[in-house]
Amino acid sequence: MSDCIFCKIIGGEIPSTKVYEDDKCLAFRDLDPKAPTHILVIPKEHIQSVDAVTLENSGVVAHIFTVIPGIMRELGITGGYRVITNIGADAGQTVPHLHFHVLGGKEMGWSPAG
Ligand code: DGP
Repeated sequence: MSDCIFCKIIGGEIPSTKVYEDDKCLAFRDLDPKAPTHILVIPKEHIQSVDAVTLENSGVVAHIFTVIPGIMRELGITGGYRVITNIGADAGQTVPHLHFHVLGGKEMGWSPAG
């Protein structure tokens, strides 16, 4: 989508600090980190949110969950981590391109970002 910030990051129009990339997804550091390690993992295909996941496009979601553990190991996160995805305005989704926040590097309480 031409006006989507994350599509522009995928296309290289907006710079980002990439930590992982393959043909289906990209992981980069969040601009406004809520933990010592806070990355966003996004599909390269534009999907608005979990609300727009279907049987046809859900393969990339499974793929993302298979790459997250290796990314966090590479980043030295050994004590556990949290995966969050916001869906829609009430949940605080500000970028309408499916993204998984992956947070680690500190002990987190039971609030959205600890
Ligand atoms: P959410 O509130 O779930 O939609 O989270 C969007 C996240 O995206 C938020 O934590 C900040 C991050 N973000 C927004 N714009 C940019 C950007 O241009 N670069 C990077 N690296 N992160 C961004």
